[in-house]
Amino acid sequence: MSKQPLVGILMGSDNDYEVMAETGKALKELGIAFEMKVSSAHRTPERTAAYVRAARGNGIKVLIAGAGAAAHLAGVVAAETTLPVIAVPIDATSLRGLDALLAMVQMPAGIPVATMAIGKAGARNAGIFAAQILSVENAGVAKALQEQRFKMAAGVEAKSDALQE
Ligand code: RP5
Repeated sequence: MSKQPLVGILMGSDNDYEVMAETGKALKELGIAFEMKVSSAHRTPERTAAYVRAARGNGIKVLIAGAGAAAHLAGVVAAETTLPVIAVPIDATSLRGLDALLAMVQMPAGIPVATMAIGKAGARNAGIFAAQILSVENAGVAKALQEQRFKMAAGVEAKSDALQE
């Protein structure tokens, strides 16, 4: 794994970590270096903007934003960069993350964020989707993704075979 982080993961609160750790795990499995920061769009707006503005120059190629109650984080991140931004809605409110999902997926035309499913599945897919973006230019990542697909298929077949025993 190269040491240069290619993916920047932001989350609005350390309380989002349990979910966003799944993104980190997915990237690690695929051998992709990343960095992870807690940075809030409303509690630390300057820190968030400064990180995102510097990201491309620092070698980051994809940004991932996870947030619950403050789902505007993904839109704020996207506003500050033309790098691809992936959003992970987190179940952090009495609306169980549906509020975050709708806020993230309904970005007005012009500033897109690629919105994943609510919670851990979305967080894992954010890592895999970031890898897929990187795989366009990076043959090593493309190979790692292909191997992961083979393993997934083999796992399904093994489970199916086990049912017959
Ligand atoms: C957002 O509000 C965070 O993204 C988190 O999901 C939610 C709650 O944050 P805390 O008040 O628990 O720090 O800012």
